[in-house]
Amino acid sequence: MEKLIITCALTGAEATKQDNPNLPVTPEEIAKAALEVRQAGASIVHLHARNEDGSPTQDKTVYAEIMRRIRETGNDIILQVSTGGAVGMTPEERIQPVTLRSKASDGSFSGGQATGLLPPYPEMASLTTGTVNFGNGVFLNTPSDIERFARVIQEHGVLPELEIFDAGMIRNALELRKKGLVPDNAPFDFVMGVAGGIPGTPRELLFLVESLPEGARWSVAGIGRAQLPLATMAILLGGHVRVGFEDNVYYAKGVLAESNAQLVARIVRLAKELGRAVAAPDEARHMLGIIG
Ligand code: KMH
Ligand code: ZN
Repeated sequence: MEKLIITCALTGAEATKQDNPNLPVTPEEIAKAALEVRQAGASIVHLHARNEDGSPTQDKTVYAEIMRRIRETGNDIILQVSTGGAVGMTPEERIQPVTLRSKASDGSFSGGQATGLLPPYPEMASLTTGTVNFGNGVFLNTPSDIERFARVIQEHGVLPELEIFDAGMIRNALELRKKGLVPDNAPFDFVMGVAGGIPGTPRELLFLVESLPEGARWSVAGIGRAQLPLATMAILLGGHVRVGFEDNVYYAKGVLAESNAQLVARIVRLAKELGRAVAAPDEARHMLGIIG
C-alpha cells in the first residue's frame, strides 16, 4: 500500500473561536498551526482565510500573507487553497487565491517572494464538482462555474483536488476529466457527513470508493463524529486522510481538540499501529505528480 498522505484543513470558513477557542484564524495563527501539523505528520494543508473580525474571505492578499508566513517558518508542507470559500460568495471571489501562482513566458510558474525553502504559492486547489445543500444554505456550483474554476486552476499550473460532497459529484468530476479540464492524477476527497450531503457512514464510503475509476487516489474528510471512523477505514483501504478544525473541532464526544496537530498526531499513531507508513511532503508531491 502506498504511504499515507495526511491533509489538515486548519480553519475552514464556518467554525468560530466560540466553537473552539483554539481555532487558528489570523495569518500568524494559521502559519503556526501549519508548522505544528507538519511536525505532527501532515503533508498538505488545506487553507481558508478570514477577515480581522473572523468572517471568511477569499481575498488573495490574505491568502498571500498566510502562505508567506507558512514558508517563512521553513515549512515545506504542500499548500492547498480553497476555491469553495463560504456559502454565498461569488465565483469571482472564490477563485482569487489560485491566481497567486502565475505562468511565465518560458512556461515556468511563480508567485510571491520566496522567503523560505519553497515559494509561497498554491500547489493545489480544492474544486467542488456539484451543488449541495450545506446546513441551511446552498453551496452553489453551477456546471459553467465548475468548468471555469477548472480552467483557471489548470491555467495557473495548480493541481485540483476534487471535493465530493455527494455521489453525483464523482460523475461530474469524470466529465471534467474527459474534457481535459482536470488531469487524470487529480485526487478525490470525499467530504462526508455535511448536513445536506452524503452521510458519513462506512457503507457510503465503500460505495464512493467503488464508484471511482481504477487507480484513482482518494482521501476522506469525515465531518464531526464521522472523522475518526472514516479516517481509520481510509488507512485500512489504501485511501488518504483529511482531518482538521474545518471538519471537526472535537477530539472526542464533548471534548474539544486542543489543536489541529492533536488530530493529525492521532492519525499518525493509528497508521503506525495499522502498519501504514506516513508520507512526508516531498514524498506526497512525488506521488501526486506536483512539480516545480
Ligand atoms: N466552506 C464550504 C462551503 C472548499 O474548501 O473547497 C466549502 C468548502 C469547500 O470549504
Ligand atoms: Zn475548505
